[in-house]
Amino acid sequence: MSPMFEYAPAPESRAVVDIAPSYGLFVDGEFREAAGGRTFKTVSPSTEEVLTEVAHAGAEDVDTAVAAARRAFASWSALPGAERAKYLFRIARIIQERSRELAVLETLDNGKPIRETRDADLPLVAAHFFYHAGWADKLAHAGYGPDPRPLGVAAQVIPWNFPLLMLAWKVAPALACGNTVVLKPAETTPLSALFFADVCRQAGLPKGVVNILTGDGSTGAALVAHEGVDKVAFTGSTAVGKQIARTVAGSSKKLTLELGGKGANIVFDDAPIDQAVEGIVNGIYFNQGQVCCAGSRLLVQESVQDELLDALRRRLSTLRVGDPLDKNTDVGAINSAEQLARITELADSGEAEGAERWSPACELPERGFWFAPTVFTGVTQAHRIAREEIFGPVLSVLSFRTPDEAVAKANNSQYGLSAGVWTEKGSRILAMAGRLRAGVVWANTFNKFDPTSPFGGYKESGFGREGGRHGLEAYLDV
Ligand code: TAP
Repeated sequence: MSPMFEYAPAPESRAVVDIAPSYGLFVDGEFREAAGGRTFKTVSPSTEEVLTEVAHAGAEDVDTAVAAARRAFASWSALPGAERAKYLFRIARIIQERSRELAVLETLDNGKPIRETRDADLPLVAAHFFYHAGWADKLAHAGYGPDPRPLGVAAQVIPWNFPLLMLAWKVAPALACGNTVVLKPAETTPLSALFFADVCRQAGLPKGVVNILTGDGSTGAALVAHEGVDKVAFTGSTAVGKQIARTVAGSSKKLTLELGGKGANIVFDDAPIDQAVEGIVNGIYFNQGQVCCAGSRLLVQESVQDELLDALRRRLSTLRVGDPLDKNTDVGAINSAEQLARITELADSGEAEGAERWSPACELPERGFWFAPTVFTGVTQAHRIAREEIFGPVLSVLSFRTPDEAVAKANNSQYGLSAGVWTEKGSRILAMAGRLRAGVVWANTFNKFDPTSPFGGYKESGFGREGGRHGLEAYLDV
């Protein structure tokens, strides 16, 4: 099976990267077919074109990959931190050098606009490796004692919304702390993880330190249940997260879960309206709203509601929806037919329950999975669109009169991942941040990420933190 993605020099289009007709699993430093010979196809969500065929890992492959990671752990964990750091720096630099290829590949496989993969995903991925390279030889100063130990083999299961970035969030801290990894990317977005395997080879990473098993939920389930695994890290739906928590319960495996969200973006009457509109758009239409920390609920102070909604509708009418490889595109395709069906069902429930639906006039391509940016007004807290994670470009607007009411409504959720506060008053920002039950509170901005800053949730949004010094704890025996 051909493992390579070839560089094809060309203008920014799909021709930048040559995708081979098939790819194997990456185990013990080499690409190989699945033991059972099974494969699956991955399609481009914006065209429904089959991109390539990928090996489907079964239980036997999980055994082989975990054994490879176990063998590699002995020498990888014994390397001085400064030596592990060199590999992480090398990986970060190769990602920067190959970021055009990776951005196009991610956009093809995921459907998100190239402007986002190029300007957000890829720089953040490289930054995450650079940041953790810096930690590898300073773990004794991370506040977890003089000689913190790695855990062993980490099983990592990631979703499709930020395929390579979620890989970076998982792999970089694990490796910096001296663990080895078996990672399962989502079924609909396996390609950037396989490209990353190639990056590991290029960086000369010792074999078995990173293993990539492509497959579906059954592959993920077999991996997290495997007795040779010491650590489980999962990002995805709350339903699967709960299942994994049950699997891991009673074992000695350390677990971190990063699950769903229903973020409140709270706009006070003294906020600069144009800036807030940009933040709302970025909060819910970035990555087609398929973001766990999306600002999917807009809470706006009653006195500025009409003005804000007028400005928001005007702004949404300028968004370009369509070909994600076009640099001018703002909103790309939904990742899969299944996700499109979920979004459609929930949006329809909003209308059925009496909320008012609005979308700008926009022509959606005929092929592929598309959903127009949508705003619901007249939403009450009882509506499903105010309570359930839609994971799509759908904004639910509620209003409030007082800060107390805003806090009560924002916290009235099973989730507690993110929130945004828009106001000119610094004291109000601090007061609100202290009262909001959300792992991340942005002030006069939204969806800003930084590897130095710990990210994670309260309540059913999961537990454990990723990023920053706190994120190291998930990969150390402290
Ligand atoms: P999940 O099913 O949770 O998928 C996440 C990852 O877990 C994928 O790699 C998936 O594999 C794997 N997986 C599925 N079942 C598993 C099991 N029983 N044991 C171990 N791993 C398993 O998410 P989804 O179906 O893609 O999306 C469903 C909903 O989840 C979305 O509508 C959204 O609300 C939410 N979601 C949240 C996030 C974040 S960042 N919080 C990200 C994605 C989705 P396959 O994909 O290959 O089946």
